[in-house]
Amino acid sequence: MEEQGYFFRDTWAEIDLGCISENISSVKNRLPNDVEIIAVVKANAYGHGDIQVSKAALEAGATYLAVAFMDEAMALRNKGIQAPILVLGATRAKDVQIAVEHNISITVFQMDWVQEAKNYLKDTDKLVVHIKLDTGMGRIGIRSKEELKTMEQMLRMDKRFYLEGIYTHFATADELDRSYFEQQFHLFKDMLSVLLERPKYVHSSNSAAALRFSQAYFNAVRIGIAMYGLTPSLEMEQEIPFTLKEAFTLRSKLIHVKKLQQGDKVSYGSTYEANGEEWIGTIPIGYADGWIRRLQGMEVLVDGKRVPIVGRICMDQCMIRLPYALPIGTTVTLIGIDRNEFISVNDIAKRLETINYEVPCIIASRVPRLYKKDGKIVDLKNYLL
Ligand code: PMH
Repeated sequence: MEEQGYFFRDTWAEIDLGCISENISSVKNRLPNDVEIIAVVKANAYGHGDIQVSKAALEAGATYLAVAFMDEAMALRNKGIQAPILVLGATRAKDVQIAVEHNISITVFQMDWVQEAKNYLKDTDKLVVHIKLDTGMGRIGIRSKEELKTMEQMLRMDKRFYLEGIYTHFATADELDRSYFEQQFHLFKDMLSVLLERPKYVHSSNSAAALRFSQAYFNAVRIGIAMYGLTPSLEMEQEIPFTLKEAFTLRSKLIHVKKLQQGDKVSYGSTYEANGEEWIGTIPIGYADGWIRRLQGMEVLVDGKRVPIVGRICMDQCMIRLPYALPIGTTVTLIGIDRNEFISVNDIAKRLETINYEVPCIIASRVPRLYKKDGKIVDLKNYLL
């Protein structure tokens, strides 16, 4: 237990920081030297751990970080990250002072917002902003050239703003059919043409676009899912130009093992009944950990073998059918490798009829994250700043 750090339960996620570094390096090797990597570490780095992933990504060559909300940017600043951070989502105008104080770049896309933000900026303030263009994602962003012109003028006329970047986001870069991507890409270029001056950063690509469309690099790419070693979509799996290394592993341990007789029942609702003599193990993970009830019947790995989760998944525990009696303390792998067997994040996503992005994100914060580098668990103390 020593190596597992400071927690008292037999369920944990292992995040391989070596994989994160390799994935960033693989992307970087494909990019021209003047294209920077913005590592997308929102949502606690897609559930992998914001500070550890940020450090690994920056060490591997990313130069900028991106998060969804100011709170996430603040969390990184409070943990000692000094690299530039861009908030991709909306920030309240009245919170701009916090962005200035902590040198956090924010996304702007409404005139009224800029007008309102002025009330909260002191003469000496410098607020770093990136303009967001909506070229077809239909989420946030400016949709017309006229608005963009006005927005640029408003920002450039007021010294308290520093227009550092302009960007857009693709809705279908991971789909084999490129037509909508092309449409967005051309609209983005067309909108850029009305600018008086190009800001320092022009960026449009997420992982899928960065791996497929060099024409859309501009001078920075925003890499999320690929950094975690996951494919942006199953349909573009064949188009990944290098091996992605999956960083997320989820493990537990047998905390109880028993022999059931024919007809004995398991878990709430008594939905599972032993078919004869069966060895049943209990593991301390349940739906409150994000291991949701829909995963009943999914396989896990124990002693290098695939075995099913049987009976309903409880809040904190679930049961698995063992191939034979196994000692308490035996490791159970829910996501990851055990000898010759592998359960990928994609396997869980398929079972849940969702996308791989969602899987590590829904593994609850009460599941401790351990960090591995070169096959060894990294001392947690080095990472808890
Ligand atoms: N840029 C923006 C604006 C994003 O919202 C995201 C991911 C990325 C870059 C990174 O994309 P990637 O992980 O595919 O590389 N955003 C989301 C989202 O809002 N829902 O799923 C992924």
